[in-house]
Amino acid sequence: MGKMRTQSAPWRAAAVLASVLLVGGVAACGNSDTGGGGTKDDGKITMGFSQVGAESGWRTANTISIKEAATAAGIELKFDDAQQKQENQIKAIRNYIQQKVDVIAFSPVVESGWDTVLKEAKDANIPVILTDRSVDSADKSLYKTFLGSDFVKEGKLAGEWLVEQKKTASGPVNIVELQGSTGAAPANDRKKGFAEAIAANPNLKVIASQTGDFTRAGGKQVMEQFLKANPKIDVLFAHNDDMGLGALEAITAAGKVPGKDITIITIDAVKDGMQALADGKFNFIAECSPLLGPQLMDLAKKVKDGQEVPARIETQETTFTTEQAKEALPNRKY
Ligand code: GYE
Repeated sequence: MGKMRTQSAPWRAAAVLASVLLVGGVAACGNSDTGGGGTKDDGKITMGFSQVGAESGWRTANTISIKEAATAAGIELKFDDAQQKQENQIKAIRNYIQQKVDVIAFSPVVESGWDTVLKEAKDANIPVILTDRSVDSADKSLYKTFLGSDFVKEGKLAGEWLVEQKKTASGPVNIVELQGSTGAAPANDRKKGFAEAIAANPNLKVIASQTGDFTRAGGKQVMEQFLKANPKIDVLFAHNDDMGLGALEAITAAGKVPGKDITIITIDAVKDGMQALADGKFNFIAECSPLLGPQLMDLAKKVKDGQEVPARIETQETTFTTEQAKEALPNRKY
């Protein structure tokens, strides 16, 4: 009898363990079914991410941040580069729905035209997180949260700096504006914020405003046209560093000194932009942080868990003058 008991104890322990594992497994399965569209029971989160493209230094830094943060968080990342095309993003999102990923995250290239595909994700019970850029959908239940910058504020900060610089100007100050991609939230909002701020001084006038698509090549090409058409340009406001960097070439080629003959204001504060600012070629940058990866992964875990998350999470940012850029550059991560 005593002998039997000692022999059966390990067996009984194994049986208990097996049933615990079985129940645990079933429970895990149930969780993943209710938490999102995922069907896997390994507890690992799969995120489908649709990126805008690779148009700028900002975008490159943003992509690196997202990939690194996914690895660090143990999240399986499916990544698609939409090459600045909305139809590619819609295709990628539909693929993610079909693959039953746990969470879909994306940075919408333009603001409008997302309701149908977002509704498809909602019907499939897959939560969506907007990051970097937002959509103009009236139905806020189509996505869980929006993580990113306040672009109107960035435009305002750029404009307010200019108002202060030019407060003693007695004559007209001619401004040219390089807009971001047409229809993109940061292009619409930065334009709006800047216009609101410079309205404080009627001497400040935007004499030409056109898209450079957030790229260096676009910035260069459009600045060449601006310079040809307008003999007196006092200020360039570029919606991102890259377009400003492209414009530098056009300005120098036209025999003008950037940062002196033409005051240059940009947005982003990526390394090359900060270098131009430290060198006195740019005069002011309003920061826009691309390091959204860690917060995004954190949100994905919470949303998958069914936890409530704030509807809007705003990125903390600052501004830089030449002196501040010189100080910040050695420690700049991107
Ligand atoms: O400013 C620009 C990029 O959406 C905030 O997109 C982002 C913008 C960024 O191409 O450089």
